This record gives sequence, structure tokens and C-alpha cells, in this order.
Amino acid sequence: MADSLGESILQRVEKDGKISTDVLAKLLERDHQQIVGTVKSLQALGNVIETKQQTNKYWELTPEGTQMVESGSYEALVYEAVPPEGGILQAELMKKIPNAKIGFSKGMSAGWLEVNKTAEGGPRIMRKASSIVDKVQEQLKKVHKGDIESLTDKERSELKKRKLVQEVTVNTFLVMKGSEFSTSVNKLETDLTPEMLASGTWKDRKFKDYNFDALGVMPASGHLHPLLKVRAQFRQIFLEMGFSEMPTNNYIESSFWNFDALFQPQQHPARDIQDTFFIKDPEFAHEFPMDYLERVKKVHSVGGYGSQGHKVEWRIEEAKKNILRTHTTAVSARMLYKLAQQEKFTPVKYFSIDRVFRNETLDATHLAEFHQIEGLVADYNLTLADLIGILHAFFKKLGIEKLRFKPAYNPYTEPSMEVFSYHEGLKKWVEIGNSGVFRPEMLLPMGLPEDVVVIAWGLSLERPTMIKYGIDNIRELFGPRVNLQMVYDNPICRLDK
Ligand code: FB9
Repeated sequence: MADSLGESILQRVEKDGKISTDVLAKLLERDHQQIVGTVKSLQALGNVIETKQQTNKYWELTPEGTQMVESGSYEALVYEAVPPEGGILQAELMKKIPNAKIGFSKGMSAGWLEVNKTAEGGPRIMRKASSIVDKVQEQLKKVHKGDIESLTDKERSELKKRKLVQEVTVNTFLVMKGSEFSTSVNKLETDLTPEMLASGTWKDRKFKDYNFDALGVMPASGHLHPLLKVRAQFRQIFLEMGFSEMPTNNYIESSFWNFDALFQPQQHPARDIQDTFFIKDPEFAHEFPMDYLERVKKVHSVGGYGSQGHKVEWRIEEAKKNILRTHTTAVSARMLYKLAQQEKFTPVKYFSIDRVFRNETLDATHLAEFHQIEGLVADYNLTLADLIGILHAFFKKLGIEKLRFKPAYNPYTEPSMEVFSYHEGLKKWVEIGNSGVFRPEMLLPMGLPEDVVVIAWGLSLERPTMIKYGIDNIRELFGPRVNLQMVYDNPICRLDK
């Protein structure tokens, strides 16, 4: 059976032949949307009813208009607030009641009030009319009753101008009898239950047709942030290329591993507070492989392994300072040192994708942190050609085949190259990464064999993600102002498409 509201609607249609949903809403004292929903349900029962969409316009009170129906127009309230004898100072009246300013203006226009400008203490408002008729309230009461037709166009225009009434457009439906109309209809069954089968009641039931176009219910689930989707794609690319992921779960790092182990001089500007976040507590790291540290100290200060070094004093106090790592190359240094401790060197391919922190000037594409992607290959007698070759192989998996390399400088790689790709959309070459061959002053103090060469490269995770998802401002991608709906809605990530 149709539910009780459905039956009430059917009985109305039976009685009137046809009736619109807004009239039904008033007659049955229900919300219009509820009536429309029930009409849709009746339509699903078959040809019980027919409907025709229609657009109705009607006038309704605004909240301000509704309030005036209750308590009167502002001008009437101001008039009532003016004592019949002696009036009231204008300044006092303005403070006495809400909306006094507009009420006073309308009251003056209506000839209800007058101002004594020479009164002692300032302008004094007096009653000019001995009594008033609050026509605005009377007009609003007519609108409230649905009788706006009784207002003149001028009256309605004035109320609309004062934003006391507004015209509302509502999509309604004219409900009419269908070819199988009945005031009592069996609701279509949606489930064939074991009880129906056992009792045989299924024989006299009507079942709703399968809707094969219905979409499945979106399962409640979590959503991966676009950065994590792109990170998974890059991780897959590295794994396909035979790389192993480095352990990057330490955002705090000593200056030793982040800078000194990479032969980055202690006077390098990147090690200043303007570029690096120093940790207040614990301020210093204390555990280092001391024999290795001594070799690092020596290669920085007086050189070695054919290098003249930086020829400046090297201080352990500087190396012990804890920082937020500025690059994942600090992890690469730790892994290469560990590799060098093996009895026999074995070639490796490592990668990392994780957060790094730099005390940089913030702008639309730069935050004080970003995710660095880094790859490295350690093997005998590698050359720059191997680096160029692996960069081509890596970026080809991203769908990028036109690369150019520009000589660059990094404190810990020599030679170094910036990597550029031709952006078809922008019609220009854009920087897509940095690369180089780790210096002997970095590798040999670790204890790696002299003929072992390590090539490496890096890029950011945010830049490709912003390009992939068409995000212009990095704050829309990362940080407290991210719109979670963007996380829910953004599509899967395919970097090679
Ligand atoms: O990611 C960068 N650009 C980029 C990458 C990809 C991309 O689109 C995808 C393929 C589809 C588009 C752009 N860059 C490096 C270049 C610039 O964006 C640059 O302005 C910003 N750089 C960051 C650092 O800036 C503070 C990007 C980040 C970066 C730079 C260098 C390294 C890592 C990340 C490195 C390294 C390195 C070098 C030698 C040995 C080991 C590591």
C-alpha cells in the first residue's frame, strides 16, 4: 500500500481530478519537498498518476517583513517611542530602539513626526500626527495571508524595495490521474523475502522492476591525498627500475649527516638560520662514528684523497647542531656510509620520497617544506653518461622524453646538472630536477672503494602534483587550508598519461 501521505494525495487527486504540489503542501500542511518526494514514489508504482512540471512564482515575506507583521513597522515603533508630550531628543531616540534611523526617516516622510531643531540639548523629535495607521504592517499581513493581489503595484514595489517581501520561484508539479489510477495502490515490493516464498504471498505482490542503470552506493572510505597518490606512482616507477626505498623516518637530523658528510662547508650560506631550521631541544646530536667523523673533519679542513679541502677550520660543535633536514640527501649519506661498512662492496640503487624543510621565502609555489624525490645508483666506474641515461629512463616513465641538461653547482656533486623538459603547454623548457655525481670528498671518507661512483638526482613531489591536478597555489594542495572535498574528489593519478 502507498503510505498515508501517498493515500491522502491520491484521495485529493480523486476529488479534484488534478492538483498542484504547492496546493497539496498547504492543504495537507506538509513541506513542499515532502509532497514532491511522495509524488515521485507514487509515480514509481506504475501509471497510477501523471505529473506535469510547472514553474510558480509567488511572493513571501522576508524575515524582516515577518518581524514587522508581529511587532509593527520601524516607523510605527519610532512613533510609539516618541512621548506625546514634549517629545524626545533625537540622539536618545536613536539609541532607544533598533532600526530607529530608518523608522525616523519613514516616520518623517509619512508626516507622523517633526523635529524641533532649536530645542535645548539638541534636536528634539515631536509627534506631528495625533494618531497613525501602520499601513506597512497591514500590507505585510495581507502578503502573509497570500493576498498580495490586494496591494497596489506601488505598495508591492515599496515593500520589495525595503526588502520586506521577495518573489520566489518554485518548481511545482501538477498531479493528475494516470491510466491505472486508484486511491489504494499496492506499493511495489523491492525484495523477494524467504517469508514470501515460504507463505506463497509473493504470488499476489507486484515487484519493482530492476533498475540496471542505478549507480552503486559509494562505499564510505578514506581518501588518499593527491600528494600521496603521486608519491605512490613515483614509488612504483622506482621499484620497477629495481630501486630500494631508503628509511626516511627522521625529520630531525644532525648537521653532520645533512651537511658535513656531504662535504658541504660549515660556512656555506645554506647552513645559516635564514635557510635552515635549527632545533632548540635537543640542540645537539652526540652519537657519531668517530673514526669517520675524524676523516670528514680532515677532508674539510686540510683536504685529502687528492682534494685540497675547504682549507678552513672545521668545528664539531657546528656538526653536532640538530636541524630539520633540508634534503633527503642526508639519508643518502647515511645509507652510503652503511654500504661502505660492508666487507665487500655491492652495487645498489636507492630512492627516497619524503618531507624536507627549508627556511625559505614563502610564495604561491613554495612552502617552508616540500617532499623531495631522490634516486641514486652506486656502482663501479659509473660516468655522467650513465646519469644522463638513467634520467632519460626515469622521466620517460613519466611520459617525458625531451630532456636537456644544464651545467649547475651543488656543494656535494661534481659535475652537477639541472634537468629541463620541454613543456608543450607553456611552449618552453622548464626545470624538472637537479642531478650530479657525488664528490670523492664525500664518498672516500666513508670508506667506499676508489672506483665506486655514485650518481644521483632529485626533484620535488609538489611540482608534478600541482601540474597533474591543475593546482596553482601550493596552499590548496598542502597545509591547513586544504579543501578536503578536493581530496575526496580528485581522480586517481596516472603519471604516464
Ligand atoms: O621538481 C622540480 N621541478 C619539477 C619536477 C617535475 C615536474 O613535472 C613532472 C614530471 C611531470 C615539474 C617540475 N624542481 C626541483 C625544479 C624546480 O621546480 C625548482 O624551482 C624547485 N626545486 C626544489 C628545491 O627548491 C627549493 C625542485 C626541488 C628540488 C631541487 C633539487 C633537488 C630536489 C628537489 C635535488 C637534488 C639532488 C641533486 C644531486 C644529487 C642528489 C639530489
